[in-house]
Amino acid sequence: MLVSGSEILLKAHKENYGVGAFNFVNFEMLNAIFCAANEANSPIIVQASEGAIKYMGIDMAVGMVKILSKRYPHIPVALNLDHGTSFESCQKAVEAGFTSVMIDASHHPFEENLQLTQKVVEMAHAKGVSVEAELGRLMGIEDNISVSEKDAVLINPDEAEEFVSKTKVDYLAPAIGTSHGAFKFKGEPKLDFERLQEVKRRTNIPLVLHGASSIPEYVREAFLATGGDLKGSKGVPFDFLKEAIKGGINKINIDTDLRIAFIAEVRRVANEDPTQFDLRKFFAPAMESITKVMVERMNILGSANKI
Ligand code: TD3
Ligand code: ZN
Repeated sequence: MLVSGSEILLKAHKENYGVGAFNFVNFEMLNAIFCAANEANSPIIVQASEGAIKYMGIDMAVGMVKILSKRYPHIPVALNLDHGTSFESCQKAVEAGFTSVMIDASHHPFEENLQLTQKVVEMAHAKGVSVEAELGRLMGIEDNISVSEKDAVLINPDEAEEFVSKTKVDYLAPAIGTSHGAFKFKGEPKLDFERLQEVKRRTNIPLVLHGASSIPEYVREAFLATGGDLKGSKGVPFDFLKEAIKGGINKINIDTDLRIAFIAEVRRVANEDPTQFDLRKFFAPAMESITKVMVERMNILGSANKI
């Protein structure tokens, strides 16, 4: 059933587990996400970026989610706009049927971020739609980063408290050292868990981990085995995800892992049979592969069997 983001995340916040927020750009990814949720008995958040919406068409993005949520009526699912860049973009998503929107004004000065988020919250809440915002800048923490540099990039707990109480935002993404894509850490993986706990204590709302792909060894191997290149790639280890959930993270954004696992399968089929051109022969195993990755992740996050 299609529900608001808060309906899913407030339960996760109370019971202390994480829910995967998986990005999709086509039917295959979306279908695989629902299959995984069905297999693991897990609530899900599915999300589309502005780029993905442009690619699919907003009516198609919402339409596919509505059809699949009817096919699996027992699965609680929220549809989130990922990294919305403007009030207009969030408004369009709300009007089209999204049940959650992220307004990402984290690169603007604090006061501007606060005012824009406030405006989006007012518009979205009037329609029963939940809102996510971000504080700090998404960047990896390097080994030699100084304390003042850290403070400039990562979330400031004082600001987080003021931001949440003034905007009434439903969930907040604190920058604690992750980054998007396959190359998250130069040296050893590092996240600022103390800062996370402080933000949770001061805000007491669901928190969001962006850039949460793990690039597990078997996913990397499958990509490399078919001739892919992922030199220097590093994700967030599973233990870090568990630690982050203990520290108050409830929404875990995952895209890169699905892209890598999907393309590894497409390339494998292409390599194994150069005469093949039936699309289903590529996409069926690719869907199966990312379903497996997601079922495993739902177990790690603790959302499995929470329906
Ligand atoms: O917001 N997203 C998804 C879009 C980022 C492009 O990959 C995330 O936070 C997911 O991050 P990750 O770790 O999968 O790149
Ligand atoms: Zn993100």
